[in-house]
Amino acid sequence: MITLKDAEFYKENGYLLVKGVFNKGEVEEMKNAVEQIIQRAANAKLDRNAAWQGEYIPPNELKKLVLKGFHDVHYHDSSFTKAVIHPNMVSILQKLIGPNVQLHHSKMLVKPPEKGAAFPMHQDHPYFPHESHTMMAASVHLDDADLENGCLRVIPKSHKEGSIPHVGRHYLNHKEYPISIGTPCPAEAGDVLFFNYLTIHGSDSNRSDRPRRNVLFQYRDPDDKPSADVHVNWGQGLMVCGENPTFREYQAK
Ligand SMILES: O=C(O)CCC(=O)C(=O)O
Repeated sequence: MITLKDAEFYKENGYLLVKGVFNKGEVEEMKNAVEQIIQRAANAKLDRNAAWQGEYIPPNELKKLVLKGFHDVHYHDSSFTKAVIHPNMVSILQKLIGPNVQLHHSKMLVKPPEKGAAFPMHQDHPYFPHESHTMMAASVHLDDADLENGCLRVIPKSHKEGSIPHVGRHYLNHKEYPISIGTPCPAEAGDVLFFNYLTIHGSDSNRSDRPRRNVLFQYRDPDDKPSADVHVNWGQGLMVCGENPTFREYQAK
């Protein structure tokens, strides 16, 4: 699915957009699953707003913004389990991470039309730091995403700066790192944006009349150990390809 040159681009820039990883039918199946998760959460009165809080947006604007976000989506619906280990994903991950790849967690990020929440610029590293920094996100686009509906933005090569202090482990100083400085990564449904957990990224709010639905799978080399005991959850540890040489040394609690 990707060439050696693409893998070099990822290594150099800290991100890579791969077109057409999932076909229309697979995207449709995941979109339906996302809607059902939202519906079931609403029925169970668990449909909370997951929009990031903070002073990166004026409070009167922030209170109008909504994010439908749930973790461990592969335990909600098998369409995501299939996506996590999809042959196209495996082929890409083997080139970006190596022969052994493990799932760390999965989640969905749904920005509803007209009021979908923004993500201030941040690295994912503070949320789940690891020793060798193999950790990466694969953000699967279920809708076409552009500047209007809040597509992802990245700062190319920022992964080379290492870990940068965040406001309370949450996001970077928004005056120094406004969302507008990120390079927009417009994508079509079925495309996947891969980015390292040290790559600074974020996205604007959704001001369009279209939803922006993504599911995100976080992967690592199983040999890459957590350097702090944070973000250990029950969705963790599935082998996506290869073997787990450290199974006896480290198991999620
Ligand atoms: O999907 C997005 O726009 C950003 C998601 C993100 O940055 C995160 O979950 O860490």
